[in-house]
Amino acid sequence: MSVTPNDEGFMAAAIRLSRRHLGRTATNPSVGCLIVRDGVVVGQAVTAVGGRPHAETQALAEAGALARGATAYVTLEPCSHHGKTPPCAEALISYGVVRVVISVTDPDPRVSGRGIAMLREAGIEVDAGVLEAEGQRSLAGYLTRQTKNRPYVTLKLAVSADGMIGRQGAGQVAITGPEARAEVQALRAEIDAILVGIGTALSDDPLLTVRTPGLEAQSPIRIVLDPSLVLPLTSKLVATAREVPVIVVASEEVSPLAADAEGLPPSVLPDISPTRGEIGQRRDPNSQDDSSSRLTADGGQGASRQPISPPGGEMPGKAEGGNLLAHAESRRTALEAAGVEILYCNPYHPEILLPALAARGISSLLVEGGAKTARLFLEAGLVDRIQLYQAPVVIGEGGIESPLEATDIPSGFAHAGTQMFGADRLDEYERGL
Ligand code: AOF
Ligand code: ZN
Repeated sequence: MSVTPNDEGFMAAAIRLSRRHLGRTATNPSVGCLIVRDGVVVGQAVTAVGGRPHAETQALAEAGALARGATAYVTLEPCSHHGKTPPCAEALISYGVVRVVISVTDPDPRVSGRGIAMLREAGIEVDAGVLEAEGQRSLAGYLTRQTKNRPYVTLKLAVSADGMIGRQGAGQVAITGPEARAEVQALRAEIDAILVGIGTALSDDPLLTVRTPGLEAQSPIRIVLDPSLVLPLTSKLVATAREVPVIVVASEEVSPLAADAEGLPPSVLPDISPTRGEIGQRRDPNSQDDSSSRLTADGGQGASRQPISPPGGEMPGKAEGGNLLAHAESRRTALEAAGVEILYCNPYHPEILLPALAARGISSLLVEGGAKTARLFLEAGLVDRIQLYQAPVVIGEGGIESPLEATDIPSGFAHAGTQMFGADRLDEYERGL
């Protein structure tokens, strides 16, 4: 039997169903499965939160005896391995399904074609590759982690009419309206982790959680690129680290293993005095932000107003390097005591960092700020999808220029669609998986 428009309709429904648990099935993909008998859905399921049971066994259980003679629509090739659960291919066979329609074949080396082979050997008719592009999009995180050993990376930018993403020293500046913000919250709920640079963490003091009622439990892991461990204990991120995990990515040069190092290269000290550990707070005095949110690395709020650079712009020698290490060690202890995980890994090389995140089970990553961090990932060629919000707001004087506008999307990205959210326009660009 060849693939019919009806097949595509049922597969589209299975893909929609699979999206329900995106970001909530850990390292397992969120798969959708429909059992259809005489054109009627008699069982349907999505991979359970946490990754198990798999979709097929739940859908089959719902269909029960009605599965005999039915067709199964599955967004990913049914598994053939005895993992934490028995093979779904075996379950489909024993329930008496006569046809299996699949969108995407499974790159997991334990499965990879064997699921299809098992079904065919049992006399089941199999059609694969149905709505494959949509299926791949719904499984993008899983497929990227399996085949590229890194998470699928989405870069989100909100750009004003004059091409800015914020205002220097002004903390968080509203660029998009409430409809677009709700959409970003929905995106956060679907991804495994969200990443910002230390500049954004200090100037905006963001929470990076999902606040949409009903979705609060789906906040992603929050990651901060913080080479010298200056994220304040009073930041919202650290204060909530026990409720929603925070990973701070620090340079290996300040790791405990570097204790024997012969001093440190200047590059790890972009903005702090290693001896005092304070961060510069050049905030606009007219900023609407509450001044109590001024953050300093020692955990005090606005406690210190000392200059930020070593006097005369000197870089640390051996002695200062030692102080820096001692300081980094005390920061590590304090952050860990607050529930933050420290990952020592080069924060400026996404090609090193991303596999380290994949090894922790992170399959999808949202890069949310700021301009430097966005550039870092774009220049490394490690962005898979760009979400560009363009808002009618004008920032004007003191604006921080966007690293990207609609007119200079890097080559290799295809325009995937446009949607309006209130007065804001979202353009999506994607690269092939
Ligand atoms: C399916 N249906 O709903 C999902 C599948 O650790 P385990 O034993 O749960 O196996 C994980 C693998 O199972 C995963 O890498 C992928 O190949 C497959 N996921 N398979 O038949 C499902 N989530
Ligand atoms: Zn399975």
